[in-house]
Amino acid sequence: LGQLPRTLWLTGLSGSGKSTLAFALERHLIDAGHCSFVLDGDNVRHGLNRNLGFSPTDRTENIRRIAEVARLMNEAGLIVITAFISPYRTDRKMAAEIIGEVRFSEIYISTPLSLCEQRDPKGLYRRARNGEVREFTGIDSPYEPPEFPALALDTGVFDVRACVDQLRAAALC
Ligand code: GGZ
Repeated sequence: LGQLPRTLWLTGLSGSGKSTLAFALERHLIDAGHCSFVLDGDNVRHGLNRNLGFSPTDRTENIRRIAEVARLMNEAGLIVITAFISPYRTDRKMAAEIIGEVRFSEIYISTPLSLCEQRDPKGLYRRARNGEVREFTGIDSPYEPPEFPALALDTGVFDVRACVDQLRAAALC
């Protein structure tokens, strides 16, 4: 019996490229014959976590539930890729403990705020600057960068393909 598959825990600002990289990596892994699944805001915050908002306590509960699901998926044999801002260090530490430190890889998508804000794919940064959206990460809610990530990737510097090459090595190690 081989060892259980890992969870790659992507963390970074809104618009940093987490979901794009997560789905590109999932595609790559599946094409190579691995079983993989992405957890992101679109499949978790609209279902399992639909009762949670963006207060610090709700974000903590969001991360706790996601970590429990990732752990189950790892036990079911899937390489899990999570794509959540997960702005608090203590919450990411909790996720590592739930999933198991040996199976958890923290991946920092380090795209700077200025570029994320320039991309603003959903207009949320503009609305946060206007005060229409409150507690928005990077504007009026904190983001605590990882101190010792397994990997850091700035999507303003590397294209999707170059990032996937590095992520694949982290997923299969
Ligand atoms: C941050 C928010 C907020 C606030 C809505 N702060 O770019 P998106 O739109 O698609 O991804 C963001 C997503 C963040 O959810 P997470 O579950 O990843 O956050 S956390 O890990 O902190 O719990 C953004 C949208 O939700 N969004 N309001 N106030 N992002």
